[in-house]
Amino acid sequence: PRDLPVTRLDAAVIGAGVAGLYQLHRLREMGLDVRAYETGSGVGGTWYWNRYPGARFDSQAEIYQYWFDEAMYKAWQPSERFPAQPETERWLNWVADRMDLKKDIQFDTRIDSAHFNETTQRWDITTRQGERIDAQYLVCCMGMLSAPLTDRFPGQSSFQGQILHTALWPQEGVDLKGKRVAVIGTGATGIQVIQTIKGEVGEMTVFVRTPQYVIPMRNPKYSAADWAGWGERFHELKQRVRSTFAGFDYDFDAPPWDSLTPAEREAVLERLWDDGSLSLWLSSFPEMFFDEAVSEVVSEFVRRKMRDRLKHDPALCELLIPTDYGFGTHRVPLENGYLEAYLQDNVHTVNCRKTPIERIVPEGIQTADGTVHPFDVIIMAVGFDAGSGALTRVDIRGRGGRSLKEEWQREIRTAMGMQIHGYPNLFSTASPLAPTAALCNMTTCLQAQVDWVTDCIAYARAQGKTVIEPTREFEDAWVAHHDETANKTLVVKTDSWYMGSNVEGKPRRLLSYIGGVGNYHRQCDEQAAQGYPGFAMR
Ligand code: NA7
Repeated sequence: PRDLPVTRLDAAVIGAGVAGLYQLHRLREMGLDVRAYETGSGVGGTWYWNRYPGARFDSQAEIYQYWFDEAMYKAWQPSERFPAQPETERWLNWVADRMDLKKDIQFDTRIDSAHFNETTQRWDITTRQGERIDAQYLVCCMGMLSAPLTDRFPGQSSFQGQILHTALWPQEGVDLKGKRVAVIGTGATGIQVIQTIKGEVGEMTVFVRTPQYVIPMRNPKYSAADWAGWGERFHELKQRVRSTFAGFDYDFDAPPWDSLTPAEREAVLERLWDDGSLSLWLSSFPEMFFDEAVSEVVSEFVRRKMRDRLKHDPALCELLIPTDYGFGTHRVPLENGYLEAYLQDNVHTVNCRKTPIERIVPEGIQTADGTVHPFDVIIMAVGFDAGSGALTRVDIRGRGGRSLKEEWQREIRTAMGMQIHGYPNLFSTASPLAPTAALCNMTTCLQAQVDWVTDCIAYARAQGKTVIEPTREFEDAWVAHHDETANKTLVVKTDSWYMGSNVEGKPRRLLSYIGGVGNYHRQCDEQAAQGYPGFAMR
């Protein structure tokens, strides 16, 4: 690596998605010599990679936004309440062009390693494409759900048909028309795929392991007049999303559960159900996160809706309606015609709780009962090494040569999800122990983190300090606060990527901070206002 050409920078940003674009803008605005590095050939991050049929966000367009430029907010016209991936990718390209960001982004470049050099007090970074970067600050804007689990089953390479990973969906060359298609996975991703391709494929077999509570999405078109209306509320929304529990414009504003009669509770649930958004989950009764009895009432409300849509078919209800965990204790997907897919004659199911997938064979998928299910195409919607995976897939070494990957194999810890003790001048967004995906509307939290990181760097520079790093004590305190908050909820009792339990051997800890977005920002702001007492500057 010593012979590689070296680029010297004040700051290297990894990633050109929602966070990376804004981080590049903020650091450039500060006058730093900064460059962003992006594995993809275009901007967008999540919205660049996840091109699978039906991909869209579950936050409303009016709040899945940047807040640093009112004119920009008003100038973009979302076509509907929950726009799909192609529109979101176009939007992020439009933002990047408007801000003239692309000239400072190096595409098709994967960061392989980042080692902190204690002599120079700078990061020594290498790319797979054969370049070295020498940067004072390293800001990882690599996303929370960006390390896809690709090698899930033995025998994958033997398959004679086409295997498609939702998070690595090809830009072209996919034709599902009339094909025998398998879908593995019924998380938020699998659900969007299934409902979208159900009319196009010949036969589809869904391999269902853990069923999901789902909410039908209400996705009206947005006219120019609608958008002008949102534009008028720009300042109000901008303030609002920073203070609510989950960074949406709605909050837990139902009356206390105990103050209502069963009929009144039902009326609240019905009203939120009809909104067709995540408000049933993130703005109804917070008691459902703490109290098993409340959780059961809300869960049963959703199950009832699901049973009706499944026409009370006993086998489908048994397969597709959750009973062993509570509504909202992991990601609740919005959907549109997902359950109805199973009523179609060309849609079949395999219950992986009874007959798990054993291996992939040349003709298709072999289950534990010895059956080989033949397919032309296998779609893997099997999820991500969430939160930590993006960082541990890079060989990151901090002070004393410590390896982040090795440390996080034992315990995943951060200080407010933005810095890690032992890794000076390494910052990150969407990392473990900050409010992230679904427990926060991503654009809200990413921008707040970018702002905090930028202000922190500016402060250290103004003080004439070269490096900044959280103290062990502060990180310990954050981890303890995070765990204490998490352990009061039912979320920690449910297995999912939220807890890291979808990846074998991953230490169990809630990856997203659940103390509320407003509360999180207050604590971050407090650190800044007090001169970063939890951080050591040298
Ligand atoms: P998820 O939510 O992790 O879903 C992955 C799905 O794949 C889930 O249904 C898994 O079942 C299933 N899976 C994984 N491995 C297997 C095996 N071996 N056999 C059968 N089924 C399997 O990922 P998504 O991409 O859907 O969503 C991630 C987030 O992205 C989402 O929450 C949004 O915030 C955006 P399991 O639950 O493990 O039983």
